[in-house]
Amino acid sequence: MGCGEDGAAGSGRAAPRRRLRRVRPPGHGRDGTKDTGAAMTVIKPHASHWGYFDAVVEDGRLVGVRPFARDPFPGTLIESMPDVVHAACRIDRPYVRRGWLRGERRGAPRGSDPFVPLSWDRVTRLLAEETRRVRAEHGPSAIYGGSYGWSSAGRFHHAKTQLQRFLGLGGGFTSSVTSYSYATGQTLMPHVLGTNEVVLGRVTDWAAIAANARLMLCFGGLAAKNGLISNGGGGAHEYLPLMRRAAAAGVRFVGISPCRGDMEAELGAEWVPIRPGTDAAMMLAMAHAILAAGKEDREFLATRCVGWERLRAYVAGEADGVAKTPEWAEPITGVPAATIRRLALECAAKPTMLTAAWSLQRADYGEQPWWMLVALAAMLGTIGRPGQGVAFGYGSINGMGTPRRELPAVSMPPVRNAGLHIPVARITEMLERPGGTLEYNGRTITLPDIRIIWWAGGNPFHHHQDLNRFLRAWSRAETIVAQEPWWTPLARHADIVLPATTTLERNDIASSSRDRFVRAMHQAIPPQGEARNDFDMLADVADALGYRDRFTEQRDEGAWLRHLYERWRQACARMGFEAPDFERFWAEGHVEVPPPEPEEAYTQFAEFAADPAGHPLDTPSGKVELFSETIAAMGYADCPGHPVWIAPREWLGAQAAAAYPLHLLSDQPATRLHGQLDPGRVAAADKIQGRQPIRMHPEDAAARGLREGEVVRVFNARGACLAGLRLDPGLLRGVAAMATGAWFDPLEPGVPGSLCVHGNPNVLTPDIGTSRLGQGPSAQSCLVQVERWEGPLPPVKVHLPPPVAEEETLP
Ligand SMILES: Nc1nc2c(c(=O)[nH]1)N[C@H]1C(S)=C(S)[C@@H](COP(=O)(O)OP(=O)(O)OC[C@H]3O[C@@H](n4cnc5c(=O)[nH]c(N)nc54)[C@H](O)[C@@H]3O)O[C@H]1N2
Ligand SMILES: Nc1nc2c(c(=O)[nH]1)N[C@H]1C(S)=C(S)[C@@H](COP(=O)(O)OP(=O)(O)OC[C@H]3O[C@@H](n4cnc5c(=O)[nH]c(N)nc54)[C@H](O)[C@@H]3O)O[C@H]1N2
Ligand SMILES: [Mo]
Repeated sequence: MGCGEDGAAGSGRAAPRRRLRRVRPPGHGRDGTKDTGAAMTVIKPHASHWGYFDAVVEDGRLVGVRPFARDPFPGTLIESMPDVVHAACRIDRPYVRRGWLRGERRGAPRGSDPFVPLSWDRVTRLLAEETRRVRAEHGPSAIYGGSYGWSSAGRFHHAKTQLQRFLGLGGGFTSSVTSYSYATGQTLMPHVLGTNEVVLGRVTDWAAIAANARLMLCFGGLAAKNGLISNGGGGAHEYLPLMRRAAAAGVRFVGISPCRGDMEAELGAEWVPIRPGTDAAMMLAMAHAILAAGKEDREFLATRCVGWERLRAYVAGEADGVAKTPEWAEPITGVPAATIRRLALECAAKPTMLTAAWSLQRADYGEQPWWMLVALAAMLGTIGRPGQGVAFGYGSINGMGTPRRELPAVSMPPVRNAGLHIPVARITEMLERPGGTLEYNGRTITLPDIRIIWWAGGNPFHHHQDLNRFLRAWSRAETIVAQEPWWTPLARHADIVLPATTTLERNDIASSSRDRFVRAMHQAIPPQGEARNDFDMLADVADALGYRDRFTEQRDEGAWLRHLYERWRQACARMGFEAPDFERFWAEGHVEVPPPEPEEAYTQFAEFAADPAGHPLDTPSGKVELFSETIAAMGYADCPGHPVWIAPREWLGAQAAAAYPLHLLSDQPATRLHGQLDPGRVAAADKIQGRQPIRMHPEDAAARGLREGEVVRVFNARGACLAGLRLDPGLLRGVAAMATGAWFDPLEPGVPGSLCVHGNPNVLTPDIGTSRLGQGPSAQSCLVQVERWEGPLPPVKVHLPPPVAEEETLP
């Protein structure tokens, strides 16, 4: 028997008792509470982006978690699960902003009104009426359902997918393309290497690197914290074990980064501090040094690349009179010319793997360092050589380069949507300039006039840049709908707030193509308060609009899970892997796909390198494009036809550095996934007086009279936030680092420009597309100043529910 019977259709409530496995009550729970022996303890297999685990449940409450037994390196983030699942900031029932009910819509401030509780029936009717009205009056493009965000690990209850199915089947919507993670690289690489696989797919694996490479140059490092996360859930955190094995096998690691901590100590790496945003200059200088020594692989450049002559002339300075020598790069990058030259010649002398973190392209002109890194690998002739060449993101997420069999992941069928697609990070511009145009990757997009913004499974008040500007643009919408389990800043800035279940409150399947385990996620606790599954709330609105059956395909949760699993099982069978049937999978809690044998180590582009005519790349020339006629024809000065050095708008060499002399990096948090788990114990333990830590070099702090543990104000012309000071001698001087994810908590809600008292760095970051090619976010190009916070310390209130009005105050 499967999970088909686990919930009544459309409710997803209460797992049947017979499925609960009784275990002997342990003496102590994982959270340290003593067991009285009276409570019944139930263990359920479950999963999250931060790892697979077993949920420990007593009396309908999640009381602890135990890491998945097969995970070699589980990490601690799962420990925050009980705190967040039962947090005070869970949304207990549906709410509507009072001003919205009173007709204060387009242009009304968001984030300051009290919320009025309403019944599910009433909000369902309101949503159907409003969707019907806007579609009829303004057409489908007036609904923005791009809804970017990570949602949770389960593939059926994936909130964004459910929302986009609902909007797509209902007549279409304006959607988004690309991702905040690697928008720029994702748009660029098909022009250069003919594929995105080098950014987000199957790259040369660690087994091949360990066996063949002797040097690995890591721009942006291989930060240990980033390996805590796998999109879709991770059964095996192999990130650190795999790189440690490569070090033990004799690979020498070099971390080129403003931050020493980006290389795990155990790798014994050399640290080369570099100014943020200047990697393209260093790479060009390495190219110059290789060229000067005559070490470039002329055969590879002639037979497997196009455009070498154009790039060579630029490197040599024939094109612009500036030779890109190591001496030229030294004052730009802060890296001594001798170091640049030494590393370049070492690359030419040893089997070398080149990599860059995804962060490098989330910066002004972020196309350039990535394109130039490909050009370096082409000069070395290593693309497609066993365990060598170039790929992006080995240090960005668990699973990149993990040896694996090429099999699909369990997934929902794709969403059909005939509507517009806007580059995801250009949302503010879209809202600001209806009817205006936006250039993107050779196309001109006319921006729609958005009336409804509908979000599920993401948090733009976490992920977007320049939040004060964003808040003004956001308030132009007539109606903003948010589906959320928690009162996140997204929910607080919405008009109609729909409480969603967390994964623990429903059945699902976790799966990622980068992980070899597929995991059954058993419902562990009943829905909290009036929370409902995203699927069920949308099915009811679809019902009110007359298309429930098309939306549900007449399947309930259980039927969908069987259907998705069976589709996956059949796809695997076609590729030679026999997965167990659904019943066995569900009872055992996971399926393991056996890892490949060591002799099956994978090198990307090997066939192309061996036979470029027989296995051409999917570029216009079939070769690596060091000069792209396609890109050159777009005529973008901010992304010309070959890689170049363009000084970022904000960097340590800029004029603006006089007023705002510190370069702020906003990196991924070690204590949570983005804004998720922020109310949990792991994130709380890291904060300083309840504020997000900002790391600074001790001398930069001393120059401002600042001490470890103090609360500081971080500011620039775009905004200001509070933070807690942490000293870090492993930072380049002039660089400060503040992880993302502390929930935006404005001192005066609804007022753009208000101080964020909690420490969300996105009140400071600029919102400018990387270039007209990638139009990606450029959060890492950000200058700030830091000073002591002298005033009384305002409380952090964002982890408590916002003000709620009585139902009777309804007009
Ligand atoms: N300054 C700066 N900004 C950045 C970055 C940076 O490096 N610097 N990085 C960027 C990157 S790479 C990314 S990927 C983005 C991440 O941005 P997001 O993906 O938007 O961040 P999350 O906090 O993961 O948002 C997911 C939301 O979904 C909600 N959620 C989870 N499960 C469910 C569910 O079942 N149903 C519903 N309805 N909701 C659910 C969670 O509560 C959470 O609020 O941030 C970007 N922003
Ligand atoms: N624990 C945890 N892990 C995560 C996530 C999370 O939220 N929490 N988020 C996941 C997601 S969605 C993504 S997209 C990935 C992102 O993966 P990345 O983009 O690789 O992660 P970041 O932490 O933003 O950046 C990595 C390092 O790059 C360095 N860096 C920044 N700018 C520059 C530069 O200009 N030059 C050089 N050489 N180095 C620079 C910084 O020191 C930073 O520590 O992380 C994933 N992993
Ligand atoms: Mo990301």
